[in-house]
Amino acid sequence: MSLRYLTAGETHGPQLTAIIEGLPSNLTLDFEELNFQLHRRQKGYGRGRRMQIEKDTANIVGGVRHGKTTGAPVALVVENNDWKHWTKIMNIEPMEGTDEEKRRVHRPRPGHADLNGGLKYNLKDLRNVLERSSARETAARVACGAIARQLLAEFGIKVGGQVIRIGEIEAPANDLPLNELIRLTEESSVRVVDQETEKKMEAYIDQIKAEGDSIGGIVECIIEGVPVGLGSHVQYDRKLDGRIAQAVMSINAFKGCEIGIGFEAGKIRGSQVHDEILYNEEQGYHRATNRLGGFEGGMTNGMPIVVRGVMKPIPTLYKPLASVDIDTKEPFTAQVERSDSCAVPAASVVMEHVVAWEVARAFLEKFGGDSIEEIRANLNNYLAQLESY
Ligand code: EPS
Repeated sequence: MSLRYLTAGETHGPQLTAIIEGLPSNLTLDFEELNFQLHRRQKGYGRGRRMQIEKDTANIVGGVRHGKTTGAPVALVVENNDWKHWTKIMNIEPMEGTDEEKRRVHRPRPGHADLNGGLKYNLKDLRNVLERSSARETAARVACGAIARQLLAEFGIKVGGQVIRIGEIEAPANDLPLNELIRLTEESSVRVVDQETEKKMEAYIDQIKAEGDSIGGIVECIIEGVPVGLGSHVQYDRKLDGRIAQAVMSINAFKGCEIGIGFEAGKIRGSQVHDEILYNEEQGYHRATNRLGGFEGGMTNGMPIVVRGVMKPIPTLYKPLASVDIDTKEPFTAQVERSDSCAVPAASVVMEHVVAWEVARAFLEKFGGDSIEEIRANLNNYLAQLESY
């Protein structure tokens, strides 16, 4: 059984719910670490007022006993504190009342799912679309990814990330060991290593906010310790780089994904792109460079996985954009709503978790067993095979 999860829940409903299936038994879960990852997603310079209301924690309600997974589906919930302000509006019971009382939305916001979702699902209250399309759902995805991350950690695989760009401000490249990168970005309000860049990004976000606008950026995820051969060249839907790209593109507001040097590879020669193969007794097969971001032929090559994603600016603006009322078909300019002016640091955390999930899924496909012990034996067997290759 392949590792999978589903989430349910609305941004102003009572809670987000996730069910994970396919986890092995005997994985020791660190609940503090799980909640730490949820906390990381809530931080970041440029977040709006909603994050002052929420204090996300994952409450596990199935599949775990005495600190360990049992092999049964793991169910978890993340409560929405804001729900208490929305109990009537989001009630599942039929409700009489005016549009105002129901907070009915009939003015689709450009850049959101509102209009397409309303047309597709034949919903005349666009709240039914926006409640689910909200990036609040990424809290549930991070909770699932945080469990995948603990599974990977069990086998020495480590996940980190950083913000590469916010609008016009780019962070200088660094070549830090992953642990150091994780430590430094954790101290930063915008998840960069360089403090000068952090100051510039904060000032830039302030300026964007003062102008009633929003800003996007580029984030990077790095995964180290991945063995050679996750994913496969033999079928399109087994190529792990392709699956990672799908996962990254599925994050709210993401418009692009690249692996390694990515789009840069279209500008330079083959001799400048490919990572030469080296061999010595101590390291076995290895590479001096990692321009292909840990992938050849849809399979991991033993180098760190390096993935970047680009997030568009959040479309809820204080500066109004033109749209059309679905009742009157008349143009209107959007009213002001609370919003994040920049959620790029949070998106960096989300990306770490969706990428970690895909790597964990491929890891279990290759070494799958019903318990951690069985997986470890399968992995060790494979590593011995690589040794003698
Ligand atoms: C979001 C809009 C804002 C964000 C929300 C995503 O929420 P609200 O509509 O309640 O002001 O705060 O993000 C989260 C709640 C979160 O946990 O990340 C949207 O429209 O996508």
